[in-house]
Amino acid sequence: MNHKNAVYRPLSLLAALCLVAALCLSTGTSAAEPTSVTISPPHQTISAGDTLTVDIVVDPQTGIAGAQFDLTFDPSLITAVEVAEGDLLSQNGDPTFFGTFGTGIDNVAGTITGYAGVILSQATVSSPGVFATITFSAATTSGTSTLHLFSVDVQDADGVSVPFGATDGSVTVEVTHTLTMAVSGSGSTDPAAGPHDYLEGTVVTISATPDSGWQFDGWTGDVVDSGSSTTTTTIDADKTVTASFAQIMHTLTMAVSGSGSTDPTVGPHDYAEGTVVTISATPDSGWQFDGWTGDVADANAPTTTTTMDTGKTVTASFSLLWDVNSDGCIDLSDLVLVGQSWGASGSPHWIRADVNSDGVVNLSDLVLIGQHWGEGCGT
Ligand SMILES: [Ca+2]
Ligand SMILES: [Ca+2]
Repeated sequence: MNHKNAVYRPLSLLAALCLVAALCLSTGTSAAEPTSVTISPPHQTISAGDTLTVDIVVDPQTGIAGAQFDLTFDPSLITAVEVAEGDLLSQNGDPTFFGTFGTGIDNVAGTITGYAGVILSQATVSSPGVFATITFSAATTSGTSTLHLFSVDVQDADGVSVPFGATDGSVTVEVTHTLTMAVSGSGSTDPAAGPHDYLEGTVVTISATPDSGWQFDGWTGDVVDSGSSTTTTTIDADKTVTASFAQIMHTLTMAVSGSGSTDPTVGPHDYAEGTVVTISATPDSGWQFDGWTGDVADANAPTTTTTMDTGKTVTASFSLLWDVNSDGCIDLSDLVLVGQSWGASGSPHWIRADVNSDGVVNLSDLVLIGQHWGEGCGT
């Protein structure tokens, strides 16, 4: 033993490493499972701008008294903030030294170099523990950085490297952006109105569905096809996309035949689909309302309604009071009709033969026809 010590003591660290390497090679498969140096967790995924910690875990298969590591990372994705000692070497309460003998953190090169730790006593530790904890912050670029361990060394109490295996890890940085869906008018979208987070680069299919009585009127915002109710948007930044819906409108055209007025007035009027429009007809003096033509609720009522489920024309027909048969000509036919109802009575103008609207069919009605005799006939 003394002889061996005498031989080993002058050996440099390099020589010791070479010796250990030779031993590893020579013992080969018969060696016990080597001490492991791993990154924990082996893989992490974080959002851009977040901070995470990575542990360098050593699981000794024999008593160890010191360790060191270097590590490389992708500085375009993550930045090292600090390297702190873990509980590996102090697990039995012994004092330790931990620090860097190299450059330490280099966020330009993407390296952490020269970190070493030793127990400041003759003790060793043999239970797994965290040798070092590294804090990284993520940049704002998506990607995966390998955490590559190199220049790792784990030594026993004699300052001799123990067989070990080091395993790399990785960190994936995910950049997300917010897609805010919005609606103008009455309808819904998929995704629903509101904010939604997506990974950068995601192509999101969006669709718009109008409520009843409304129609899709286009997208505003950065979409592939603003005129299509189903299209896509690519998540390359925070963005807002608005689906516009417009009420479906129909035109009600009011018209008159004869002499009178309507409400709404004669001409076109636009209404939202489904609107129930009250319409009324008022004859001019000497005229009477005969009825509506067109799609109305009650064709015989001067005031009725029409429902705007499509474009439509409604005509109020008026005729002269003394044109009893409503043919536009005042002649014998009108007289005959009065004669056929002669002497009848009822509420004023309950029948056309009550020309003067006094509730009885008599000579007064005949006189009115006579006063307008021939009007509108054959001219
Ligand atoms: Ca007539
Ligand atoms: Ca009368």
